[in-house]
Amino acid sequence: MAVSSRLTPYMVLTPEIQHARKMGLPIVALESTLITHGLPRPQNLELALQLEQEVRDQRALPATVGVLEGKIHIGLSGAELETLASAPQPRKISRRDFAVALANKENGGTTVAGTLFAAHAAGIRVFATGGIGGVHRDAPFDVSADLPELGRTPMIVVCAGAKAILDLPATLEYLETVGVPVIGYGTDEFPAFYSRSSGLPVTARLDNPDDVARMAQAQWELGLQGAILVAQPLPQEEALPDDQAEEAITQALADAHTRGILGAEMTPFLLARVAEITGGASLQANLTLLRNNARLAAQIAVELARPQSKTI
Ligand code: PSU
Ligand code: MN
Repeated sequence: MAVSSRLTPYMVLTPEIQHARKMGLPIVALESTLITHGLPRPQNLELALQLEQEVRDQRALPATVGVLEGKIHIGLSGAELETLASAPQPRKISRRDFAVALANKENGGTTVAGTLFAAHAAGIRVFATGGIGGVHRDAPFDVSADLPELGRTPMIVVCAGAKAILDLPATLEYLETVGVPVIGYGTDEFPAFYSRSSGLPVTARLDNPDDVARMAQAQWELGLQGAILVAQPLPQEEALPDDQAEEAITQALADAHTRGILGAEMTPFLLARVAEITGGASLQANLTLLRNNARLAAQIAVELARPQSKTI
């Protein structure tokens, strides 16, 4: 794999990841906003460790991305994950936040946008998350930096759709505008995170990891720089019924409005409130879909690392 020239003194790669890059071994990037802002303690640390194990079980290497004392880490040790999971007031780091966090030597979790930027700079091509950010429902100018970043970063991103707290049709329109194919993994519909269906179509359906790897190669060989978004729904028995999820979201949005929640605080607030309202059911669904996505991302990374896939 070509060694990226965008590594800077601000980046720290574990020896394991450095070795894997050199050898072209499969690596899966994992984000860390879900550790710092997306999940309550202690589930955040437990989940972070479980995601790494899911990736290793498929014979790929996990690289959780996060910022510690002003350095961007590509791959975190158990102790470093613990530090991040218990850091007081860590920063939520999207594209615009790196400069501030690095200059001030802060700790923080990288969002999908932040992780795309850093993992790509480190030469990683596959990334697993829960739900991407998108266009917010009642604030048309609150568009997650995840979307333009997906449009300019050649990585495969495995998710469970966009968080259902968002305006899903507008989010899909944005992805079309910036040229990101949206793949339904084992489905013809864009999954709605906690629930399986949104009623919205995907660009194409694929059913196995090597088809995803081949599609990514076609896109990148053409020189199209954007991501391939792979959206995998929860299994039926783990998903929340559509109306239950929608009811909780409507309530959470009303609460956010009453309390004057804005900007970067919106997503963490809504996720926590939906978990309260559903008595923890949404949290369980969230944990399950994250593990499933880490597993699929690892399978795709393994396919991408096969010798016949090394032409890109
Ligand atoms: N999905 C989750 N939990 C999260 C997030 C997504 O289940 O915490 C995070 C991701 O890191 C995503 C971010 O990139 O929320 C989007 O935030 P914003 O809408 O402020 O861009
Ligand atoms: Mn936002």
